[in-house]
Amino acid sequence: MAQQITLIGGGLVGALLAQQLAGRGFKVDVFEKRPDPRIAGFVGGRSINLALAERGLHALRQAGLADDVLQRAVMMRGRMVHTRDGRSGLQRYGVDDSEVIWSVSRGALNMLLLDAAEAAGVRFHFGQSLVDVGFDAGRIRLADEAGAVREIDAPVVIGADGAGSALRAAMNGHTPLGERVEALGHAYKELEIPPASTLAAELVDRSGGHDQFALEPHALHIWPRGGYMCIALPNTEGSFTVTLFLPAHGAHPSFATLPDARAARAFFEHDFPDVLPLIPDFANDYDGHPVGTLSTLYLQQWHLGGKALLVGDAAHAIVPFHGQGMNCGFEDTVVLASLMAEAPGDTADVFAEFQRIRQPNSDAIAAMALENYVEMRDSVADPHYLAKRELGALLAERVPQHFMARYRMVTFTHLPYAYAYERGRAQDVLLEQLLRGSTRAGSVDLDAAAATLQATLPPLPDLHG
Ligand code: FAD
Ligand code: 8R5
Repeated sequence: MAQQITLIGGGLVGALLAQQLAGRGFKVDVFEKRPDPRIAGFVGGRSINLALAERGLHALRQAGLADDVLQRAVMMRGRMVHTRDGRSGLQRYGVDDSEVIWSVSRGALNMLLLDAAEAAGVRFHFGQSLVDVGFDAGRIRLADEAGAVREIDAPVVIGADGAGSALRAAMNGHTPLGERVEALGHAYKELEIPPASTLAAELVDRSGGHDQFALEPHALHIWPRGGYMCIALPNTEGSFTVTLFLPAHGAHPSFATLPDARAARAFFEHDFPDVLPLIPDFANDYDGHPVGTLSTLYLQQWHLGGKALLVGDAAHAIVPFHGQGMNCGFEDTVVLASLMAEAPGDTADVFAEFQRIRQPNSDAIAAMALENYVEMRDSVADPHYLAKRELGALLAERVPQHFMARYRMVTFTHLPYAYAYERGRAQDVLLEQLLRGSTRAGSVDLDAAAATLQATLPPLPDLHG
């Protein structure tokens, strides 16, 4: 008889994992707190987008869903950096258009994944919230939207219930998981740039011939301001979702000193004068949208024997600055589904092996995501940083088996995150030595640099390995 798996959470990771497990012969039930978004309309209603990169795309390819998703995605070739003087320039993410990231709608992606999982035989139970677990008896308690509670058998439970995981809280109550939450101290707020047709003609950038969009659509926009920043990702309908990242508390500017749209408007007039006119509903957006908090979650234990396991944000929520939270969670599903298929009865061993493989990698992306905030908000406009970037690009062209920018390893390959982190550190030491504080990549002897690189670092592993 097919082994029964109970999944908590039908978000991005839960839905994809459910589809993959059902495809490998497991009997999968998913309990999701919210109503079915395909019926209720996506909760929140706003269009919120995410950056999908190679790791997430790879998981979607394995699930046979990549083409469907890409059809509704907007290509982003690089970061468009908007400096204080009003100028902007594109820094490509990869070497060419084969190395790009994709802006996708969270709501549309979630619905597509739910359809695919259902087609694979998964049973979804919406409006069902996990409240408690009896791990020894193998039973879970669920509350419906009216608050009525029931109990069912669930000998093997997997939690894909996000950063505030109820399963994690229940596991922690049974056996402490060694949980540590590190608040970043910065927070965010989302604002919306509507399609160009709703904006005054003189505000629209028509240089690229994209009449629908108020800004270049094929880029992730960054307005770095040192210590804080705005970003914008394109949506398919021609709008952009803008996110303002600021310290949560403390001296100006912080969300504490910008409690309402009146104060925030004056701040935007001063710091983001080119963004403000593109946000016609500024006051409603600012006052109506919540301030989101940002933190990193570290756990010592991701599982309770073979009875319960955490995946995705429930196990390893990270800060957003590398755009890898979903991508990392999708990579989790590939690893877990294949381990489960290899040893279906041995959940205790499989869960332990899953943590052994994934935890060093989720620790590494957590660290790199924190570092990328500094890079995005400060360094993208810093001459020494730009020189290092340029020298890296020259070396990658000359000795591609020996140099690959860390951002490319993270975003465009399947090399383990922990490898990218370690290799990136070693490469950075070398770049610093070669440049010796100079801001001119052109002053470095490239033949000598390539030789040093080949002598000090082993070749990169097979790509996409
Ligand atoms: P979630 O997507 O949070 O899903 C959890 C699900 O569990 C939800 O459906 C929830 O309703 C349900 N649930 C919660 N509690 C219970 C309960 N008690 N019982 C039953 N169900 C429950 N990542 C990227 O890779 N690229 C990006 O560009 C990016 N941008 C982001 C932008 C924003 C605004 C945010 C907030 C995150 C972004 N991320 C991005 C991170 C990404 O959203 C997460 O890493 C990803 O959604 C994690 O998926 P998950 O399924 O683990 O959790
Ligand atoms: N998440 C992203 C990147 C890296 C961009 C670069 C950064 C918004 C709450 Cl902040 C951020 C990236 O280095 O040039 N790729 O994808 C997504 C990001 O933020 C998302 C939209 C976000 C949580 C709010």
